[in-house]
Amino acid sequence: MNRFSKSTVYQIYVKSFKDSNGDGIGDIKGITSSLGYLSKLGVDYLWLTPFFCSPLNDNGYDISDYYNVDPVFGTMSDVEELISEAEKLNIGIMFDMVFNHTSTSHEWFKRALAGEKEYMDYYIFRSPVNNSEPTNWVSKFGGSAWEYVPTLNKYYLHLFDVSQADLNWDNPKVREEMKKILRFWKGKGVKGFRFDVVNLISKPEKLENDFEGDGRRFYTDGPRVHEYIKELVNDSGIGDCITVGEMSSTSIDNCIKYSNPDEHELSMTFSFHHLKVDYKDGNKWELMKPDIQKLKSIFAQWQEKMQEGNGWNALFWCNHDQPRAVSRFGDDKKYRDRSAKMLATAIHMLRGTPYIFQGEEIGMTNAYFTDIAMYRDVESLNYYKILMENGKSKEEALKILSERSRDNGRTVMLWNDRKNAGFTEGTPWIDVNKNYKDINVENSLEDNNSICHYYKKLIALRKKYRIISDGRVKIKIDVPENVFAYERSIDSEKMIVFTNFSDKTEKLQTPIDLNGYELIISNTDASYNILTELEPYEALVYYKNK
Ligand code: TEU
Ligand code: CA
Repeated sequence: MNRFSKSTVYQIYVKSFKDSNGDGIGDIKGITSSLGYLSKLGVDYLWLTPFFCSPLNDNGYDISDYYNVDPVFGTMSDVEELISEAEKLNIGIMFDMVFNHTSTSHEWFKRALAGEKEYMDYYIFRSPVNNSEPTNWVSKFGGSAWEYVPTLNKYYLHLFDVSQADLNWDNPKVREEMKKILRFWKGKGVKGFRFDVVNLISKPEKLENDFEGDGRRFYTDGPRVHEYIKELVNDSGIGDCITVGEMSSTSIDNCIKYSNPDEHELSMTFSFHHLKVDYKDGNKWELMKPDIQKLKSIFAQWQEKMQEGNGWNALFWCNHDQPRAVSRFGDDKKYRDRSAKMLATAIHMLRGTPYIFQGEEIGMTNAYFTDIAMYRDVESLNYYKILMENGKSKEEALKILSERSRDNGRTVMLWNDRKNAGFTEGTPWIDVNKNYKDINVENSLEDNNSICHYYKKLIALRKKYRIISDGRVKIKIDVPENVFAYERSIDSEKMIVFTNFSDKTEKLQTPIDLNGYELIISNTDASYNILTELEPYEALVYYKNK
């Protein structure tokens, strides 16, 4: 049992959600003005991506002041207003805490650069080894993970962009600073926290070269990570909040520890293995069609093993770092409507807490950018260069970005069919999807059969049926390759979920007798007594009690 099993979280990428003052950038007031829509959708929590003071090199994941709102996004009173208005609608606000690193514009880092010992110890500085980087570790955004500071004759570690310096969590003062930040925001009425790459905070005492990989095996789920998370959550008094950790390249065993209530760490974890099934040889920058077999086996393992260990998964396809699911695992043309609903069904009926990323609920697609000048993301711009240095042509590099860039998930929310899709009166910071005349919130709300209404129904079903929120899960294995199916059960209740991941009709090896079952949601008009095959991208959820 998990305290948040009946909840659904909606993720807002602040910069792209709604602009209230015409500067082309989404802001806090824009969110407050959209609360009516989110409340009708039925979501319980809003996770806001970082809006704290930041040079915005990584769109806010590079924080220079954790206690203040970046003027581009609004003011402290805007945030207070959002929290209290949301509360009136029974919606809790979750903040995004980037505690693995700060911006190099943060006061602490500036003082470290000035040579103040106390602040140098807030970060991970090392002397050169043989006149070169202390280790061969690679940054997740490309290039070395170390940056040289000539005035100090030392390197600092940055697992992400060079403007994001990793904090030294072995320093108790750093840990105290983080707790103080949490107490401050909890005091403002914040109901939950998402912790950015929190499984990377504990680095080993001795840093060594990695001759097998990029260094991640040394610092992922690092030596003292569980201890530090416990301390952070319990000392800061946020134990009653909803908390979710973003776990990069993690393992099931660690995620059980992070999320089992007995451990007093976090409410749940994000893991990413299911979103690497279209990486060729594990490389995000090599294109491949999604391997559905692999996807199914990853879901099976994460569902069943987390259940065994009483851990809890955050369920998701999309976020601000991922391409749009309907373009990636579905068909964003002919079957856009049906495949978007199928994908939603596939994860919302699982054991865990579902997350919806803005625009997913109206079936937003990838950006289909054609020119490098259209991209904004620091990772995409870095890799465009790296891909060409590694011999790809300009066309090949653009093709890869068009499928893999994080900007696919970062184009603005499509509200209506008017200027800039209703996102801004000014010039949007990133190009608006060209398909906004068709795909937008206004259209979705008018059509009772829309993807949006389907999400609304899924959210409501989770509240209505305890088999969805609290039942046991078992993945069905006797189904065709492209069909993902599972059973849920609790006491005398039973539920079966079928989802077809292909654009073809899929014949079942053995027909399934559904007499006595009730169809509680589906994305087609069909209903079966004996199920023999599934239509393209079909999703069916059957329920019975006794
Ligand atoms: O993401 C961490 C992360 O692992 C991904 O960014 C991943 O490395 C990337 O997609 C490479 O393919 C979090 C945030 O969600 C992301 O937006 C930030 O850029 C990153 O941390 C640094 O704070
Ligand atoms: Ca604005």
